[in-house]
Formats: sequence, C-alpha cells, structure tokens
Amino acid sequence: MDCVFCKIAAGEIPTDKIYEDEYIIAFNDLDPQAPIHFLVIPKKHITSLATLDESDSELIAKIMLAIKKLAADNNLEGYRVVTNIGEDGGQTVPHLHFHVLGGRAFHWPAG
Ligand code: D5M
Repeated sequence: MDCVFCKIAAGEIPTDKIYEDEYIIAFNDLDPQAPIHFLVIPKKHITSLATLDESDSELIAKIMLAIKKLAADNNLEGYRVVTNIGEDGGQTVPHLHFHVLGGRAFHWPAG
C-alpha cells in the first residue's frame, strides 16, 4: 500500500521522530500550525476514526495515553488534539493520526 505514514512507521522514509514503541510512532508535523505540532499514529494502517473497530480499543487507549505523556514532556498545559476524518473533515493523509498542537492559544470553533 502506498501510504506515507505506513512508510514512516516502517522506517522507510525519514521523519523527525519524538516517540516510538511497538504500536505507536509520534513525529513532528512537516507543516506546523503551532509552535509545537506533532502527530501520533498507530503503526497499523487504519484509514481514519471512521474505520476503527472494537479490536482497536486498546490501541486507541495507548495512543491517548502517549498523547498525554508527550504533552507533559513538552510542558504543555493547554493544548489541542485533533483528528480529521475524510475530505470534509480536512483529512489529507488517509492513515489515522492525531494532531497535537500547543504553545499558543487556540480559538473555538475551529475553522
Ligand atoms: O494532516 C496530515 C498532516 O500530515 C499535515 O499536517 C502534514 C503532515 N504530513 C504529511 N506528510 C508528512 C511527513 N512525511 N512527515 C511529517 N508530517 C507530514 P491531515 O489531518 O490529514 O490534513
């Protein structure tokens, strides 16, 4: 499958990695929208939140706990976690990823 995030997970293309374990990899976003902007992804290919199933429950919990730890490691107190789903959701890379943005104030609603 020609998936850029699968290639990052497999170490086939270089990235600015900040965390990795058996199931998850986190790396700085190529096009940062905040002073701190990294992505946390499952190594397993899942297209988006819309294609999750019950068997992914533990994996998603691991991702959320990794986000919590990485945010603390970056001294983020207030921050934003976003996952875009499908074209209308603004998803450009069809491999589930959670954006973690911090280091500035955010507005609501998001555009
Ligand atoms: O966000 C996809 C995000 O992925 C977007 O912010 C750019 C980022 N991106 C794309 N390719 C790379 C690589 N190779 N390294 C790091 N970051 C990357 P979406 O929610 O799908 O719009």
